[in-house]
Amino acid sequence: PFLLSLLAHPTFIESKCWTTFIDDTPELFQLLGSQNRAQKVLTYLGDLAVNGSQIAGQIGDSKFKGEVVLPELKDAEGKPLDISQPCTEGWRNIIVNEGPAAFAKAVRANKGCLIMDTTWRDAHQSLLATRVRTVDLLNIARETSYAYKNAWALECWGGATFDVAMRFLHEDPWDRLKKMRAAVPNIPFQMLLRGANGVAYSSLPDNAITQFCEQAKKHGMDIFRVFDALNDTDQLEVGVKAVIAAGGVAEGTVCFSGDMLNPAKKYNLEYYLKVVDKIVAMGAHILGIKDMAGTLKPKAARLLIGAVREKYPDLPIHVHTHDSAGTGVASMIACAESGADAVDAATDSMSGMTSQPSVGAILAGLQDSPLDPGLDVHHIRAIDSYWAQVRLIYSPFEAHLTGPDPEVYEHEIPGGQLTNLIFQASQLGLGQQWAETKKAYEQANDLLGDIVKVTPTSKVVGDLAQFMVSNKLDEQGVRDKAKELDFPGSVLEFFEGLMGQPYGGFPEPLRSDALRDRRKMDKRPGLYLEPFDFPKAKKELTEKYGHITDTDLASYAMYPKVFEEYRKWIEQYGDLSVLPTKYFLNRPDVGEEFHVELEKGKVLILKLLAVGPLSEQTGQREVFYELNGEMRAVTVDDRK
Ligand code: BTN
Ligand code: 3PY
Ligand code: ZN
Repeated sequence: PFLLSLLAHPTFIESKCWTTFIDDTPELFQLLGSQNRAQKVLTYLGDLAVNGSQIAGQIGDSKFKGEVVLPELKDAEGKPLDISQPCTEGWRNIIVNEGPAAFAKAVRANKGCLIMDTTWRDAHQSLLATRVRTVDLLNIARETSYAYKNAWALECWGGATFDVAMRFLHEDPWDRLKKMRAAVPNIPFQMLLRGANGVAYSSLPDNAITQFCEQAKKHGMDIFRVFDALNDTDQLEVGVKAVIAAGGVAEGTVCFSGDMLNPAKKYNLEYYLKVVDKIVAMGAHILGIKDMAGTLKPKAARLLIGAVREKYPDLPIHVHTHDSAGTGVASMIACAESGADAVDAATDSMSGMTSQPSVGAILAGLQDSPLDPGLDVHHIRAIDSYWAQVRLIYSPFEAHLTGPDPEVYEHEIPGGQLTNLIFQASQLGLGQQWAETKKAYEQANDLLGDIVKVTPTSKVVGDLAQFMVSNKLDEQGVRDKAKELDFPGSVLEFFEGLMGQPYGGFPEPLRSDALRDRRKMDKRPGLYLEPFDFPKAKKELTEKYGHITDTDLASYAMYPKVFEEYRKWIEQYGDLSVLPTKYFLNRPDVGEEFHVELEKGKVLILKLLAVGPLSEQTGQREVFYELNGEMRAVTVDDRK
């Protein structure tokens, strides 16, 4: 192909400047580059045609086969809105021009209760195993910049999206951030940061958290919701300080657990107010209240928000919940009425159950009141018509929940984890064991001392619960045999103190029985860790992969193995974030034509022609595609 394009080039034909022509004509190499990329796309598509989707697994094809129709936003007179450029109006202007403190002041002064839309992060984390790809966010980004221009923020990054992007979607999370930012310049972006764990599952050296926040801020992140899974404020402070140093808006967050209204429960109003005092003392700009399991009932919401509002009249309060029990809308309205400045919601068709409550329902609940969030309900619905279609493309990742689960008040499983556990149980054919797992989860939580449960401590409880079910152990059984049991790794890490210190201390004698001669830490783990050696990592990675950026280093510091696997995958298959999701997850029908735009103006027109027979000698098949009118064959290992 290189030679062909050389021969076809007008300069070459006119036989001018023979000697320098190849050096002076970089398009030839770009063309070669895109030929290479095309070959890599074909390698992926060939594999997909033979082996099916690795990420969707054996679950089956998407339910959605057609073309996604984009909504048209209309102005008040019903004329199409001009969206030829991204919207420029929004709360982000205050953050960019005046800084985090001015933003905090402005949102306190605002009469309405603002909405943060979680569709781009927590909603799909909680409903679709975090699998929504960058291309599906970008396709609706321009419209979203208009429809949500008065929103507090779009939650669009962090939490599990970072790891899943690299591990399963083979995408660079930083690339996602940069592209979203370019498409939506006006609405603040919010991310979820797991305190001293960054976006990983256990503590990292402090300098890795600082570097991560610097890079995130630099590439467009505005508001950082920082939490610690045990509400250990020493751990939390690492994240809050890193965000402040990076110039971001620090939303220091207290995780809500259990039932504040029940006097027998461990976490009461007094407890929460003490954590809030510490968060305020750290200098957080915003207070986050994170109800990850959805157990904050409306009455408790009034009590908690009311008390914080009274004690801290100038402190912006932002509340997060999950609708697992079905009370999300009622609770968020109670929060708004008790003085919260912002609450979280998801687009209607990606809301409810383990996700956030529906934005449409919350808007209806606050309509014609001084708390109206200021979003245009017609525009919000137009955006939702997009997501209603896109959700179907991701149907292989559905947990098939059919209704709310008020049992969440007992088991307290966080929204994101609930769907994951159901999904695992169903994949193992353990539908029956699901009820048992929920009960075991409750008992495991009691065994561990009734801890706050959210990533990563929710995994500790979940692992112990599954361990109890598979070993047919009840609570007493675990206590009795604790000196001999081979506990899951996460449980031992928790007992060692690697996730911080739980309120009220570790349960004894279980901790000592389980740990035996392992270490016990009584201070935050970061104090025991050597700083991350960025220059050394840069040198090593550059030798392996060529060019390495600061964001690559940030990914590597969080997930060394996942980052390297991602880079190897990219060497083999290229950057497939441009491939429409329908063709990323499903094999096309024979004869079906589809397009992939590698970059502006470089479109591949593809058609699957045939999948060849299995070669007994090699275990391979040839797959035939038509690429821009020419037949191309790729040889694929049949792994089935
Ligand atoms: C591996 O993970 O060991 C190999 C990666 C192979 C990935 C192929 S590419 C096409 C097909 N679709 C997927 O999602 N994965 C496989
Ligand atoms: C995460 O840490 O990913 C969460 O969403 C916690 O709720
Ligand atoms: Zn959440």
